[in-house]
Amino acid sequence: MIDTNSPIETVVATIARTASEIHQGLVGRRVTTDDENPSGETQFKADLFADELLADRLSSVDGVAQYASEERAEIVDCGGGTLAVAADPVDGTSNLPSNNTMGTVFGIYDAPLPAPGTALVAAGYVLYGPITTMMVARDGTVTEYELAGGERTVVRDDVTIPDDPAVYGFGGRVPTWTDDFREFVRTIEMDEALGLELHYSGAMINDINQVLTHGGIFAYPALEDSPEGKLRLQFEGNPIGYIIETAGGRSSDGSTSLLEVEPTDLHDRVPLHVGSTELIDRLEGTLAADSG
Ligand code: AHM
Ligand code: MG
Repeated sequence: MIDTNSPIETVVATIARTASEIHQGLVGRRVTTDDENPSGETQFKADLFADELLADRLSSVDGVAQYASEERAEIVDCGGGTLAVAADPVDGTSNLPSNNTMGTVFGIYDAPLPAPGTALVAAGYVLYGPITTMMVARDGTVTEYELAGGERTVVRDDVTIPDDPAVYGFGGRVPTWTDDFREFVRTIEMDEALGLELHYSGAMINDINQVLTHGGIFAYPALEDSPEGKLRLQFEGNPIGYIIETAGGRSSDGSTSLLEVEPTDLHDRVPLHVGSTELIDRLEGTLAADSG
């Protein structure tokens, strides 16, 4: 039973309401600025707008001590409490100009940032698709909501990854993948019994939602010129790992659960592989065999 008065639930409810404002605020903000985030990526007006809104709304929630995001260098000190919220305010920004699905990702840690995924007490994401949905993992269960006017309606309780994997999608340009990863992709693509179909959108959260709905695997792997990949541990890797593992799947940096990776810096990147257990096992098997 979820305690609707808990600080964690207040954070989730606050993000649900703020997401509605972020969604409406995308209008007129699908353009780049002259600014870069701490990872060196050009920021869109929407990135800065969503980050400011979340910082403002979350810093006034009782129990939230810190707010951090991939769009700002420093942690915002929010006062008392022990919870820290880490967010990717707009995940899949490059889908904005073409008006394709993207989202907002968050992790709620009961520890000062940067923290390992084992310190998460909840995580979730909002998907701005044909309708706006929210997926939240906490207390060992994943719940999907529809959002309208900031209000949440449960549409699926106890979301679990389907047993029979159906889709796959991998980020990064193929020539920049490592030989080991390319070998893994080739074997699952050619596996007729597995029968996977490519579903890749360019917005992690959209691809993750497909994995949770249909079963399968998503990865943004280590690249030859970027051994830690692209996605950030605090804002993307840990929250997604937590959601997928709570839904009965697995997450991996290539050899171990994302939730076990020790952060060294707030903006650390991590190779991210998540999805159905059998596929992540197979991925780790291929990477271990080829490196050994
Ligand atoms: P963002 O949060 O700055 O939009 O970056 C994250 C996105 C993911 O949604 C997606 O999986 C990946 O970056 C795509 O990367 P690339 O732009 O290299 O194709
Ligand atoms: Mg972003």
